[in-house]
Amino acid sequence: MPKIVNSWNDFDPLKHAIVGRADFSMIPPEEPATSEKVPVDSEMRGMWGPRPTETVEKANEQLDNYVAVLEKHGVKVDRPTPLQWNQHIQTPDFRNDSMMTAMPPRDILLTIGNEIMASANSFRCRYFEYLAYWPLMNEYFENDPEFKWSQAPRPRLTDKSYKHNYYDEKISLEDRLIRTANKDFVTTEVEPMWDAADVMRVGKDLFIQHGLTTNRKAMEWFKRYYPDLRVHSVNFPGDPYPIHIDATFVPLRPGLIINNPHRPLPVEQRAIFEANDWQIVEAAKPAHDGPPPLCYSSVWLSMNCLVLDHKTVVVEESEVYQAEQMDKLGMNVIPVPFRDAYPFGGGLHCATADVYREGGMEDYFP
Ligand code: ABU
Repeated sequence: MPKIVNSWNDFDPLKHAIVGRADFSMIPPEEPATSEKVPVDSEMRGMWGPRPTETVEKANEQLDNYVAVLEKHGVKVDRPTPLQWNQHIQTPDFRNDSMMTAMPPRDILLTIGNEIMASANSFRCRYFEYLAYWPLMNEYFENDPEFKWSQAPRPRLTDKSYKHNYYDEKISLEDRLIRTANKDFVTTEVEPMWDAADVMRVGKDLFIQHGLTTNRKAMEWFKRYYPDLRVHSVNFPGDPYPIHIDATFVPLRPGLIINNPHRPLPVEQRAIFEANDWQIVEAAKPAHDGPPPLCYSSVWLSMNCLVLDHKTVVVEESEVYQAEQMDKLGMNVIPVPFRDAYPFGGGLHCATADVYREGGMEDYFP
């Protein structure tokens, strides 16, 4: 039987991926971990309910087009099976009035080698999102005898998992930055919590962002679960809303990373890259002054690109400065329109999860 699942990084030749779907997407009700992520001046504060139908249709159109582009470039694409997200959920520990979406898969699924693991997300509204991917996991399981289908320990997400009153409407941007610098985030340390999009995979090394969606205990859990890998906790003190590493620190090929200039990697954490002759280049400025309507993410989705191989990258069509920079860095750029999908949880990298990339577990930082 063929090997279906294999991926050790975000830059080796991509042959098989999952791309999300926007159907039935919700703006979830406020809960302890989500309040912190919504900027004070966002039109989304206090709002919840089904996303407008026309926005879902437009997002799906761009997602379908993205799939067609990937297929044209030799990538097999699978799609999740969305649930009706507009229903309340309950566990012994909490109740939430709705779920969220089957976008983006990158937050939920972490592929390391022949294993795809569902994450331990801190948002209650995302507790059952993994179910949208279970039919695919089952298919890979039945057809690839080496595939390891796994699930991280499920957090209980009781009230003890969050710092209550952490969010304060009056908090200034400066205060937020002080909190980020002090590594003071909304989650507590009672249990490991992490989003898969906080994990940057570079062969034997995992660089994991400690922020609003991934806590310290998750780092310890990763170290014990993957004893053969090296786990590095990284912070980006310039980010007032630190969530997900893939609009902050993005590898393009072995030896080259683009770094958000507003969120530079601290000097002491750069050492491992510099000692191994990796170049960290400031990413180009975004082409837009603000995100599209009803979007949680920042303008830095400009750098949330999908690398197809060491010379080819997919960049959002209107992000002309980012595309120009990629070109100068020696990449062939495939432009794809995707801004209508941004409100559903992110950009081109977010909207995918790796199933198969060529290559094995290299040691890039010996
Ligand atoms: N999911 C990536 C979002 C990162 C950002 O808002 O900058």
